Amino acid sequence: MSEALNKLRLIVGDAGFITHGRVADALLTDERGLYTGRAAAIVQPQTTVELAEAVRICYDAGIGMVPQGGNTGYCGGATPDGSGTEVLFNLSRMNTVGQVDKHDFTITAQAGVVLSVAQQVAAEHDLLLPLSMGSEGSCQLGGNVSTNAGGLAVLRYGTARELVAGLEVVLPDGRVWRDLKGLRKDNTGYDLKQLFMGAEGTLGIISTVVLRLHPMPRSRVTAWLSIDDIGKAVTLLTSLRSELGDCITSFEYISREAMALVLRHVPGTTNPIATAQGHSVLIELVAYDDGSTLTNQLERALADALETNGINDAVIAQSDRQRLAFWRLRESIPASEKRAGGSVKHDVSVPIGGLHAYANDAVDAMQTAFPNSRLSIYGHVGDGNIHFNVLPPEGEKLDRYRQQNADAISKLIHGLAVDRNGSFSAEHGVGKLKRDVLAEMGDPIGLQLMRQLKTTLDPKGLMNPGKVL
Ligand code: FAD
Ligand code: 2HG
Ligand code: ZN
Repeated sequence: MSEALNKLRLIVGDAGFITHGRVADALLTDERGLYTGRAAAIVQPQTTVELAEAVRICYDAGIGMVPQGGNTGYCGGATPDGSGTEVLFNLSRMNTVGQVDKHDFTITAQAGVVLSVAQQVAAEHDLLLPLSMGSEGSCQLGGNVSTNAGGLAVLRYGTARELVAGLEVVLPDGRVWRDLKGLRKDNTGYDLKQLFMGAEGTLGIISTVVLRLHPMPRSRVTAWLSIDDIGKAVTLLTSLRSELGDCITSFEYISREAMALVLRHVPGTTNPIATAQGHSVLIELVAYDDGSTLTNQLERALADALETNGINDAVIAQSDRQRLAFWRLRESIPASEKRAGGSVKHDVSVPIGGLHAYANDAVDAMQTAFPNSRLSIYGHVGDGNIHFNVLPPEGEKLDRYRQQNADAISKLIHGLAVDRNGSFSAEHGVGKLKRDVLAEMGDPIGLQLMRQLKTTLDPKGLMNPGKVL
């Protein structure tokens, strides 16, 4: 081991080799504080060549490797185990943005580029990188692709997977597989890049990405609604989509309880609809003109819905400042849960038409089995994906509550989703946290295929051991 570590230090240099200290401590604990691991070393390569050489050394020495991006993941996938024998590959120094191609509408970047930086570079070229989420100031493109991240504009632009036009990956034995051509069309056999998206670092380390860009919208129309229930939100979405087409980029639901957490824990926030009693919906549309036609269309559609569809009130942002204030409310929900002491998180999806029934069943089941627990339900209704988060009863500490109840709560919430043709992990992945859930609830043949792929690409089982499978 020590010989391999010496070689690793030579490859990445002293500046890219960490064994202890405050920086190491931060990288060895996951975002949610669920896991703290140990590592033989943390290496931070700067180039694909350095990364590949370092991986090769670990492969030859039989050392487990854990890829890490911005360490914002929710499932413990980027944290090494407690043995102190694994090497953590932190990609933060692979942070160079390459070419923006204005003909192909693509951006090429090293995997360690922070998402908001890539968005900014695209914007400087008057192009839109539509992947967007609350963690965008810290998460990295490699992490986004590896988790097939979703976020706030999936309805229009798809998840990370749909934005990937090319990848370069360092395989577990140190070979580099490269497809960075960024072609829209290329039917030359299996689409290998798909394998690495959503693999959460179990099949290789993504070193470079080519992402698809979109024309920059000229205006955005953003509305905040007060609404009776999630079912009314689904009905409204369906009619808006047929009336307005695919200009709807976001359609986010915020339950009354999630909103109350924000108003209580995030200073300076107020409900845009002062008299609101019910739940809320945040809608955003994009236009390629000044947006006035779209605003009129949306106003008309909402006026109809106000009369017939359980929409209680609606306000359309009149300025960028107001628009950002709407978004701040939505994006502050995870932070408000944290400030309230933290939550047991769930990230489920069901077919959109079944969301209302699912939410009703899950709320009823929770109220029966865990009557004093608090619920924070919100999310991407337009993608059939809601966060069904559970906070302990007021005054109770999360740790104890989690130890006593989390397994049973998650089983209930996941089970109801899977029973309704849904997924127990719509957005945040599997990692370490939901590995056993996947083993239990995953399709047996699907699991077999995943294991076969894993063995083919990583026969020594060294790439992110113990994650996903
Ligand atoms: P990490 O946490 O470092 O790693 C995540 C996984 O990817 C690990 O398994 C790791 O091994 C692997 N990995 C990382 N980099 C590489 C690489 N280069 N090659 C191979 N494997 C790699 N997620 C959403 O999907 N939608 C949201 O709306 C959303 N909102 C969030 C809001 C907040 C406030 C926070 C804290 C998190 C949120 N997340 C969301 C979760 C998280 O930000 C995403 O999963 C993100 O894509 C993780 O990126 P990362 O760079 O932080 O990855
Ligand atoms: C979001 O939609 C993220 O805000 C985070 O996916 C969800 O913190 C959560 O539970
Ligand atoms: Zn989400």
